[in-house]
Amino acid sequence: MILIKLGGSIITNKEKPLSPRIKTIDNIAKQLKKISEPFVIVHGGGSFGHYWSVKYDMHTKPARYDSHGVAIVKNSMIELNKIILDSLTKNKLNPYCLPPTDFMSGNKPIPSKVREIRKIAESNLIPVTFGDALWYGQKKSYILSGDKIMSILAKALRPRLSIFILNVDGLYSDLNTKRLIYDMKDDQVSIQDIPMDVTGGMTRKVEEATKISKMGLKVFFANGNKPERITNAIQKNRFEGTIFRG
Ligand code: IP8
Repeated sequence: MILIKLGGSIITNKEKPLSPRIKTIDNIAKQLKKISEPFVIVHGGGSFGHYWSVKYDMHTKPARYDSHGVAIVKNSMIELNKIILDSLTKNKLNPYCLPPTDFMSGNKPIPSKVREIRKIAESNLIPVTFGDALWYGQKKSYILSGDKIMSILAKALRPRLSIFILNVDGLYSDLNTKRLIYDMKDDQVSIQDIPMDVTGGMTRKVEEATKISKMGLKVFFANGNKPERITNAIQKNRFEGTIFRG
């Protein structure tokens, strides 16, 4: 079992609201077609969900956010999700859309529903879920990030590899020189040392990736603009990016 997160920065143009990167998504889908073992896809919000959650001031902390904001963020994620599903089906894959409400209650995973995801993945379907605006309870809602979903699923499904697909080669120890960290353990890097990107999105990814690796599971950050790196990691154990060893 493999877990794959398609980051918002690779599937959309983060500089421009509501702009999917269709060609990039298609190229990734073509590589995913080559994978012969069960896998699950999680995708982020990029210039869809993040654009609107910034506009409506919505965050990961449960609070009484503007109801119209919840509706708009959710709608935009469905729109982006449809683009991903269409690309996958066009490339002869069998996505099975699973909005996070299918396996989350408030901010807690529903164990039986999460276990079902493995069964779905083992039956020639590809479960596809995504970061979303979720109902929390007591008139509160919150943004559940796709990165957080990765660690929720990793904990329950124990994938042999979790891959975060980015718009860069991996984790840089220095943003100016773009020196790449190949192995988080060997490089002895801690989260505090990671340079912040503009959105802080990389910090959250590193936090969740570290959490997953501490479960004894392997995590890999790869560049989705070079999608063969995804299949090289899965099929050839060749890791061109940043690896977090479990
Ligand atoms: O891009 C957040 O998912 P992420 C999705 O994985 C929304 O952080 C709704 C902003």
